[in-house]
Amino acid sequence: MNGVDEKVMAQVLSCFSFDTKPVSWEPYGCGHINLTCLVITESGRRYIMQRMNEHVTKCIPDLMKNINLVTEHLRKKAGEGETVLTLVPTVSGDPYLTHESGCWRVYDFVEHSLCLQTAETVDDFYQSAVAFGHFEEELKDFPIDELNEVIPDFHNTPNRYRIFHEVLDKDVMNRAAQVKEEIQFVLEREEEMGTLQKLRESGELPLRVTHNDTKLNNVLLDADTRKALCVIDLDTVMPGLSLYDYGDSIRFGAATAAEDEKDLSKVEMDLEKFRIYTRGFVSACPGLTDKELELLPMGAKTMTLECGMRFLTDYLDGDHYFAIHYPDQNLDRCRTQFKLVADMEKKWDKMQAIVKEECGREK
Ligand code: ADP
Ligand code: GN1
Ligand code: MG
Repeated sequence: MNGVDEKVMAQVLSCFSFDTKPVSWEPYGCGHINLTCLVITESGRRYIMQRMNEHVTKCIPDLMKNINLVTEHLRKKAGEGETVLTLVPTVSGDPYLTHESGCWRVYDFVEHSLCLQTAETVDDFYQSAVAFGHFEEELKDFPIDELNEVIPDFHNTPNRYRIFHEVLDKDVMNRAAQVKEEIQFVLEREEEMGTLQKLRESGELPLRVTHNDTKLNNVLLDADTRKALCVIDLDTVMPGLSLYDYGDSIRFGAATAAEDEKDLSKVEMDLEKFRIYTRGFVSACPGLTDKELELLPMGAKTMTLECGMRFLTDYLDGDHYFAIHYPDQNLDRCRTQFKLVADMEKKWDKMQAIVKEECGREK
């Protein structure tokens, strides 16, 4: 299975407390980071089994501690019938398995759910906003000091710039000459893109428990009602800014095309989706400060540029971080992000007006 020997898979599977014997396993989903598979047991019950990416998260025990604490907190607060991601322990009762093939974990498969790569309706996107806003709201009384910063400086944009400069100077693949325009695009915005980090450091923006990877495909919707069921992919839950979560969702979900679309004429930031997401997020997370609300468009722009710069950095560095399925995929991904940023710059006044209107509705 995807580079994992069948004998190894059998060994790994035998270490988890499934309800009955696993009878099938296959690669699953569209994540860029973990190796994810769907496991089905004799009873027909389904599970998600993942080999965690140790290149991305250096300390798996800290990561799993975060996930345990956060899912337990959410479970305590969950209303009747509310879904919370549930870990399936190993046969020895541990939350994950350390094996020579890597570190593995298993979750109950959330049944009757949908995981979308693009919103099919505006309401799907609204529901994802409610899910992520609710997630942040439910965690506002979580003791933030207990959370490990599992990927330090994950959304520290100036630090992402520092790494970009380092990789650009080395240019190990000799690719810089072919992407001069993209490099220029990043450099021209360096100062402005430090805004959120400065305000985080000065304390003008509050630190919250945030998800930090709020793509639409990290939310599950109910397959029948299409209402938000739960947030998944908790690997990046850390102390952070609400603007990271809001901004990353806009980056991915308000785009009119896929993250790796080659035809850039198809890539825009859809203002209607921007409005709907803003409405959902702000209503599900009512405690946002005036400063946070004012900076929502800046959150969207910063997360989009940062992600494009990360794709470009990985492209220059030889594609070691994000899983790619064809040679120039990281470059295609980078170009869509910069097209989105350019489109946001064109629509800046409208974005600000929409935020004012939507936030005014809540007051
Ligand atoms: P990655 O970090 O690689 O994105 P995810 O944790 O997001 O990994 O999992 C990849 C995909 O697997 C998700 O986009 C979703 O389709 C599916 N998935 C993950 N966990 C569950 C779950 N508990 N129930 C149903 N589907 C899941
Ligand atoms: C990765 O794991 P996944 O595919 O949901 C990445 C995010 C990027 C995203 C871009 C831990 O998310 O930060 O925004 O790809 N996750 C990590 O699609 O780096
Ligand atoms: Mg994911």
